Amino acid sequence: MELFNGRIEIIDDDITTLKVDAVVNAANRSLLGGGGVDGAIHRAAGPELLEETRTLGGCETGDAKITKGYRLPAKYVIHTVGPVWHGGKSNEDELLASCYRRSLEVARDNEVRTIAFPAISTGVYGFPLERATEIALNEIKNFLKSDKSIEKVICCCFGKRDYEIYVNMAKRTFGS
Ligand code: AR6
Repeated sequence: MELFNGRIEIIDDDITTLKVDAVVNAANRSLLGGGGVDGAIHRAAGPELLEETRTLGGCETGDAKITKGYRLPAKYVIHTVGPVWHGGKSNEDELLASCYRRSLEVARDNEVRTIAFPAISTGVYGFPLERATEIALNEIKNFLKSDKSIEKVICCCFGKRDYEIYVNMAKRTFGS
């Protein structure tokens, strides 16, 4: 599904296979790998990725740092750290929004034109998917309104259920 003059796309795919300038990794504060999409990205990129992330000194929740993509089809990986869901009263919404904003800022600063996001925090970290989707789509839309350099943002869902939630939320967010 395409939105916002084709600048936002929702797909159901494995993010490690996408030929984009940058893929976003839902990492943890150590940046030293883990399960979920983080594990998949490290496996596909190869051990050089871990060598580089070791030099970064970790990453705060809500922030983002960039590395090369190594054996991935993507040129870069932008590692961001989503909030762990603690019930919604621990600043989770703002921290998740910050992940999308900071990742897009880092992308723009590195001349990234095409970028793919997974559904940050909605796996192991337990953020409710619909609420996270609304935040993701709003942050991406607002960023693209004022930025002209990023051509395409892909929301890469993992599985049909997540894809359908994204598409339904997009219809509400974009009113189509
Ligand atoms: N492509 C696209 N999306 C994927 C893929 C993939 N190959 N694999 C999983 N997902 P999670 P989090 C989706 O748990 O909640 C790690 O251990 C998945 O279905 O990967 O931010 C880190 O090191 C879900 O929709 O990340 C951290 O410790 C989304 O990616 C912790 O998990 C995010 O799920 C971060 O937890």
